Amino acid sequence: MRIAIAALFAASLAIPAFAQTEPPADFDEAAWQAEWDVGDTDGDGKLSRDEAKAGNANVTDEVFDQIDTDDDGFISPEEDKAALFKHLQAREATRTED
Ligand SMILES: [Ca+2]
Ligand SMILES: [Ca+2]
Repeated sequence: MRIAIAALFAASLAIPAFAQTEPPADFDEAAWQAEWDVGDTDGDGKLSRDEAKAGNANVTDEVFDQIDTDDDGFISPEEDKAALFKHLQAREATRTED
């Protein structure tokens, strides 16, 4: 349930063992920016709830609220990346527990 909007392209990323809050080694800023620009349809530099939902069918109100950590009603680039990295770390943690 913690699928972030940016997880659309996460499947292609190789995941380092300990990402912490740093971007994964193979994190592609340009690719992320391209996805972001597609989602931010009004170009105001943040994703509204409607933009986030339109950009990713996995984004429910619950998911949006999890990503919008400062509860301002918008997903900032920082919040989006934080959610993505958290998602990648969670996936890596699951893998290493095997
Ligand atoms: Ca926007
Ligand atoms: Ca926010």
